[in-house]
Amino acid sequence: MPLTLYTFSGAPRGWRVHLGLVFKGLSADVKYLSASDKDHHKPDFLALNPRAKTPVLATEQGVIRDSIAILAWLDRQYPERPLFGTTTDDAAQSWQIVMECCDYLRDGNHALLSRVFSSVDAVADRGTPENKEFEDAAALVHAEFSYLEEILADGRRYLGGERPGAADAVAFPEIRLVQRGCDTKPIRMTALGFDAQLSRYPHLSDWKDRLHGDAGVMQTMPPHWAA
Ligand SMILES: N[C@@H](CCC(=O)N[C@@H](CS)C(=O)NCC(=O)O)C(=O)O
Repeated sequence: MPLTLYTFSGAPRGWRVHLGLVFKGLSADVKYLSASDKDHHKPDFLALNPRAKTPVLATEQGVIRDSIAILAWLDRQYPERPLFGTTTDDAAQSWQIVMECCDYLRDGNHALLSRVFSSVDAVADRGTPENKEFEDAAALVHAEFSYLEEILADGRRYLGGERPGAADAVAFPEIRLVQRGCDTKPIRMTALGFDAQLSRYPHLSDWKDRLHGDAGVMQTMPPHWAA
């Protein structure tokens, strides 16, 4: 059955859905919109989502918007390889991590990375209001990285358990975006306590590398990063 995913290259919420498809072994036609050309405000896309937001998944049954709604739909529509676990406890655990990543890690990353990506790669003077904004945002992200590190420290391979699931699909783009910040703005990110190897978070680093080792996951990497 044909599935079409509309997203932006590197947008974390569309990336979640792309990963969810990969984890379930499903293929989809992925259409990358151009944010700079405001494709999401053009009539063709507004007909799919009047809110002018990605991701959107077009299916034979209709159109679904919102990343988490799409992951939930995929899990019901294609029960093989469940994204939200098989037991009641697994489901609760998966949903809890998913929603906490949406509520806290996403906000922290937005606060941090919107500043980092648009800044020059230098360390702001200590004690300046600008530096405090960076440090406050970094503290939010460190708190959420510590939370995920603790979950993974019990030896589980994935946040979803033995197989990657929705929690991994939501967390991976956030961790990769921080790594991207380290790759592109190393001076700033090092000063904020982050490095590309995620040295402060060894379990999170191993988990990220494990997912990186999956060819399907590699296909979800933002195309514009290869440019
Ligand atoms: N709750 C929605 C949020 C969707 C959302 O904010 N998407 C961002 C990309 S990650 C977007 O489309 N931004 C474009 C804009 O706000 O102009 C979801 O999880 O899908």
